[in-house]
Amino acid sequence: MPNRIVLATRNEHKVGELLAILGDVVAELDLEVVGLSAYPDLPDVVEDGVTFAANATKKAAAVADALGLPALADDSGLAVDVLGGAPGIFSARWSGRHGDDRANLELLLAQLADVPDVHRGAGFVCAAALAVPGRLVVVEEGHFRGTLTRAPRGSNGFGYDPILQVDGDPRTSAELSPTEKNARSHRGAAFRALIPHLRAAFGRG
Ligand code: ITT
Repeated sequence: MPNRIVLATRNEHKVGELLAILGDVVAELDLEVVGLSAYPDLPDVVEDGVTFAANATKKAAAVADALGLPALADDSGLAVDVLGGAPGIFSARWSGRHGDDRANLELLLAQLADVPDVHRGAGFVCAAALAVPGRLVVVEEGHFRGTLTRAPRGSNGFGYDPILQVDGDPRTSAELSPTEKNARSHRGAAFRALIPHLRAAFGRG
């Protein structure tokens, strides 16, 4: 029988990226990966931590304990240098409406309108957590640096992807292919770091 593991997120863009990032290890460990859409009655986890790691840990542990299954979660966001790391953990609700990607990035661009190019450094951050029932296994962090544009470009990805021009590349994160984004991204780095812990959790370490 396959080993069921739950992706503790309601963000379908994240589910798609995570399935691609975990790719080969799903077959290797005979995993049956399910999203929270398989558990519509499960209450939302309140993200009241003040760090990415605290929120990722809380999401993974709450879902693992509620379902009695291993769970993976991430908490992620955009940290802007000149804003001291904001929107940070508030990235999904920066404009006041949770998950309104367009409103969030437009508000951020307006707030930064007067900031010169040389001070527009920013980066995505992702904390990825693996929990088994009763126990947090591990949390790992990944980063994806770039410079904020003045207008959105590209239609791939989600969230703030259209306004982060990737370091060492003329393109924004939304102009990368999904494979290119996952190879360089904060989420790719954080979840690839979890793979040895997944092997250990499923007895193949
Ligand atoms: P879950 O909590 O259910 O996983 P969520 O969308 O609320 O879903 P977060 O609390 O981690 O997830 O907020 C992530 C926000 O950060 C997301 O809505 C985007 O605005 C931004 N973000 C994170 N990763 C991103 C990425 O790869 N590309 C663009 N924006 C990203």
